[in-house]
Amino acid sequence: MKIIKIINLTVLIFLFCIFYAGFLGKIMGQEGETDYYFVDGQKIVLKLSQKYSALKLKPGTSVAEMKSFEADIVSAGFGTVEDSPILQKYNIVLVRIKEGIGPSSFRAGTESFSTRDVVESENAVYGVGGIDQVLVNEFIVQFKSDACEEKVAQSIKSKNAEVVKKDEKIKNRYILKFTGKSAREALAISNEYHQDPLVEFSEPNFIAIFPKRPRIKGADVGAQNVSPAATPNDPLYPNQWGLNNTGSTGVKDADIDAPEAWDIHKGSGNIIVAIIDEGVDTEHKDLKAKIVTPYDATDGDNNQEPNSWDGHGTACAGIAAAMTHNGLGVSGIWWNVKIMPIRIAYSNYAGGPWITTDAIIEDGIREAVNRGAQVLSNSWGGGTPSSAINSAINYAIANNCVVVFAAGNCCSPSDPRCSPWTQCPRPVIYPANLSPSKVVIAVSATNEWDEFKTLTSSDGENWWGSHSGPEVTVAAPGVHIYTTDISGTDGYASGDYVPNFNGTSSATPLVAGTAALVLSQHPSWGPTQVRNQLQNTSDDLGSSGFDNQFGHGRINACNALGGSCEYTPSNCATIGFTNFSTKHDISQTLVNAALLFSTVLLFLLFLIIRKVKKGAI
Ligand SMILES: [Ca+2]
Ligand SMILES: [Ca+2]
Ligand SMILES: [Ca+2]
Ligand SMILES: [Ca+2]
Repeated sequence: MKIIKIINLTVLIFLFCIFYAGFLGKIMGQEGETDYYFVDGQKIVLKLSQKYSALKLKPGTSVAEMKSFEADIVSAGFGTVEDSPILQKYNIVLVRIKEGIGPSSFRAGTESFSTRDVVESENAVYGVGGIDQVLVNEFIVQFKSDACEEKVAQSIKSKNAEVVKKDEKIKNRYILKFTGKSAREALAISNEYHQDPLVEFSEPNFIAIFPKRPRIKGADVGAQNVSPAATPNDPLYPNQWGLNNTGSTGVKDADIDAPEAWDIHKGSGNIIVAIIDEGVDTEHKDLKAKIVTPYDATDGDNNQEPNSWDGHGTACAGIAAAMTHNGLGVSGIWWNVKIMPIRIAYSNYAGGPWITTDAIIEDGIREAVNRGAQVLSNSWGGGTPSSAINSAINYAIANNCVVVFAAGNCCSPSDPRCSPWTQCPRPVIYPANLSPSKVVIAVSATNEWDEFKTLTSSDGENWWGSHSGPEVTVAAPGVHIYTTDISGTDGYASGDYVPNFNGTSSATPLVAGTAALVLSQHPSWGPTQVRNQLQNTSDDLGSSGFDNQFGHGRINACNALGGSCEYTPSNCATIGFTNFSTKHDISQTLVNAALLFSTVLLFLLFLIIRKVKKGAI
């Protein structure tokens, strides 16, 4: 009897635990932990976002009804609403957790609205490393390249799928919707489809929400500061420490040796760097003559139309290739390189997140290659991987493009945009983290002292740090970068230039521009040779040889062009500033050592006196 009672009790406790775990899981919004999809044979498990929830409204809901529903959510006080044309296209109301609201209250708030008449379903939002992804009933499906059209059509029909788009440029590529299914049910079908022998891959076309970057803080200098004449003659050039650090801030020669590189090789003007970003001010007086064949993947036209607050693409373009030695503004890294602006995302308001889709990003990368770009500068990343984006990167590499990606900046406990990433160091983000398996260049950031950029590095930008890891290829300057800004009052600064662009976002176009320089010297080189050259000629920093912070080292443009520019860092000029703490530490250590030494001496003396008193000596 007693044994049976114990067994019964055990079973009861066990059942309670299961129930409680399930209940807790629901409260915590974790019921989607088992959602997954496949990339390159790997199961990618998805975790629900703690920041966003998504409510899909019924088809036919008017704009007025949507707006009034959104207003109700806002006044309920648990969240704010993100708006964007892409979300509207999918009928998604995206709710962001309000500051000070806990996850369970946020969940309860969302659930109370999910039962409203206008709502068709709650769609899952997943979060990875600061990037959030909304699941919608739309999937990128690549059928095997040898599959005939009839068989593909049959297969699509058998899955009760609608063709949203048949890609004209990629054979057997479709965007499909599974009719009458919720997004989650459709995900299950897509996963089944992924295993189908006729299918290469099937994956969600996520709506990706990238936190707005970079994190520029502090005063901006709108106007051009006219400085003493230099080579080149662009008046802001003396401030471009990343190209040539004279030691006025940081450490002399903590730079990529650009002027020495320019002495070696002037090259041709045929190399094109694509700036894959949020659009470039193609009319900027320091960029205009460099612009070739822009493309906007967000709507398929050629106009860039960066929003007035979207200065990121214009800043990246100026670093890679602003007009150099034209007596105006800043210098680019290469005098003759051309810029191909490719817009893959934009934010809907100043400080808002980028909202785009994997299909748009893929299209942007492929179109850059098709339009003749030889270097792709990608100051973006994060989230879970995508077979479609991977396939575009493969396409770029197969077409001899050098592909450069930012390692990530979200090493920032204080930045809510980076949550739930609250601790450093942070791993290299996707797609930069593909560098071990694909010929891409992953770029981390350094500062004026040739330090790895962290929350406490000497530059004083204590709100962000570069990501690090074995995937880092090279490092490049990434703080206080002078570059082009959207002309006039738009963009980051009130003028046409910004003095403090930052992040691995800014390090990436510097590497891309240097890659263009190498390519112009060796037009027959492919991405592997260019990557090897940048790696092998970089200035080794940090621990000797390869390390997870600087990768192979901070790039050196002079040596990349076959020069022999020795690395001669000298901090004599600036020791009074950042090295104070080091100096203090050293002197403190000396004092401590002296104190310890005297104590030991006194003790020995004491012993000797005692022994003498006892008559031992
Ligand atoms: Ca130098
Ligand atoms: Ca210029
Ligand atoms: Ca401006
Ligand atoms: Ca090293």
